[in-house]
Amino acid sequence: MHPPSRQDYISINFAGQGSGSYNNSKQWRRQSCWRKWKQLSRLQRSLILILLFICGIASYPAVTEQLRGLTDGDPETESNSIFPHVLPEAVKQDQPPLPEPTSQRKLSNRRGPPVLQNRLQKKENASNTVVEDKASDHKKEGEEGVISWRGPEGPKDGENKEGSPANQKVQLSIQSVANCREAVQEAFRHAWKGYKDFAWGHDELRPLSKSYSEWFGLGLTLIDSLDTMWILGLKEEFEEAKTWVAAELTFNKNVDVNLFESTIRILGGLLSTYHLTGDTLFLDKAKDIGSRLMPAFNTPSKIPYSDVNIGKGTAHPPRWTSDSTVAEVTSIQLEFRELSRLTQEPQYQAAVAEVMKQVHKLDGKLDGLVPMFINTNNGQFTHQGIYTLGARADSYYEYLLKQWIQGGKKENELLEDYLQAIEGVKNNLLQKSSPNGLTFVGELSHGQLSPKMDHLVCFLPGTLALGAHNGLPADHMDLAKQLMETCYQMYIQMETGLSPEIVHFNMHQGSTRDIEVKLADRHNLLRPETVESLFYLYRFTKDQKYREWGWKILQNFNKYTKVSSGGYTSINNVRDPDYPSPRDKMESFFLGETLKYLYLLFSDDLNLISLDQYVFNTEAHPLPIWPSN
Ligand code: DMJ
Repeated sequence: MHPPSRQDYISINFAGQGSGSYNNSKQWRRQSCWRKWKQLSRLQRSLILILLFICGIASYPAVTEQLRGLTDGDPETESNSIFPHVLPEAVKQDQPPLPEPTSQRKLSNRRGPPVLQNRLQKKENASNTVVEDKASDHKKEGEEGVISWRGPEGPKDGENKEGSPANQKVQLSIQSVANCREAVQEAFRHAWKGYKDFAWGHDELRPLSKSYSEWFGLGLTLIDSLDTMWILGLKEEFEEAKTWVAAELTFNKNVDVNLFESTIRILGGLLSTYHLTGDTLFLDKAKDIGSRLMPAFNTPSKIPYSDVNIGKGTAHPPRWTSDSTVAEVTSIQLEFRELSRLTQEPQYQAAVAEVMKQVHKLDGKLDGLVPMFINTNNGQFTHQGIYTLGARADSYYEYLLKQWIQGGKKENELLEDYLQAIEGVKNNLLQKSSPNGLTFVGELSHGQLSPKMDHLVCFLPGTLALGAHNGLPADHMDLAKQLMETCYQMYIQMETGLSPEIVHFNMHQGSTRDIEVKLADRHNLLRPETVESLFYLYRFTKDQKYREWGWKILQNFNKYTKVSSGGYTSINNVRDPDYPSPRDKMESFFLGETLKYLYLLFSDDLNLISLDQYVFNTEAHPLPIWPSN
């Protein structure tokens, strides 16, 4: 504080004089009103008081709403959606609430006159642009198709229609859960319509350009979707697809396919459809593709090559390396083991078991965590020192647990490796974000932790929960719940309510937000991992919030990725609700996995793919747990 200067003193005196004359005139007006009031009769005065009282009550909105019966509960939940926005415990306790996506907040929730509301809205929009992003960056991509793209402005499926799930009560009644299932069926039908109209028999739909793309040229989306249609009860669609498989699907083609991708999507899809339907058409096709993939294992080390020509029977690594990806060579086991069991031909199981045996013994792991590459000549890990639960390593961990479950929990090496790896995650990769303490799994690069987490890592809560359900330590379930919260926050903190491909967490004290997204990582490919984990978490805990979260995610897929002429599209920018920048591609896993897990999340019947009878492969194709002898 500095002492008052001469200038300060004079200005205060001057202001006092001015306000004095204003007060005099106000006082005069007050006195004259009072004289007039005194001149009125008692009856006149009472009438005026009653009128003023009635006007006062009627102009108070909350009271009138109550009188008109418009609200009957918590205004927060009533005015948002059928489900409240649930925050992690840490956030609820002593932190200001994390921001909901702007698009999901409603102005009607706000207090104050419309002008102020507008200003609040503008300010919010401005702060949203603080993200490292310019909407125009990507406007050129897919521009042609945008004409047919309904985009965020269009009717919001499942949101505003009368009687739709969004209009149901917060409490999930049996009826509203049935509506959620219907909404998933509707989403599937819409996706299928696009595929049928513009991409039938091809690998992937390009919904904006109303065309298709080929990867292997094997009808990938159709095969990946078969068991989903069966599970969703879409019989007509299933029969049409089956007719195509019977008449058109041939693997006798001079084409290079990726061993991992064709195993999890095609072999896995056919095996699972065979189990669900009992139709040997699918088993025959599974045998055909399985045997055509076997040349991949003809390597000096028996660690398979990444690519196989299924027509010529030759295999090779990618052009630039003799390495394969660790996740790819260790996430084909469920399928080949099952093929051996069904055909009574041991070579499939023997080939994939050899890979597991070698990886089990290899040096170069860190507390059970594996590097991302393995050499097909010498069978050793390469590019050592980087450890992640994301791309290139993710499903190695998933398949350790799932093979152990598939085989009746007898293969101890698999269990040991899994338990050790989870300890490795806890000791080396697990961290908390700032300011809200979200638990996340980072990456380790030569001893240095990077707070980077792929959306792919969101398979982990589900896998941890599955392990705990099968008798593994209870603290795995605690960790599953914490990570589930984090994965949900990766959606709900984005302006579209959809997760980006990769996030970075803040770890510094004083950070204002937990999650940052780099420019190159803002895309969403309609991936399944978070809804997959929600399904497991709901099955094992019966906590309704997991259904509520899944419902919200489905709504956001409908809002930002649905294409009016049919299909859904990947988007480039989850941070721009006005222009998420469609990519013009519907990945096969959206139908194979994302919609299947959403449907199962809303299915009460435990017999609809019981987790004590089936184990899902990494592409969401359920395979039976082997009966114990
Ligand atoms: C799918 O093909 C599988 O889930 C795989 O394990 C990971 N990538 C996609 C889905 O994101």
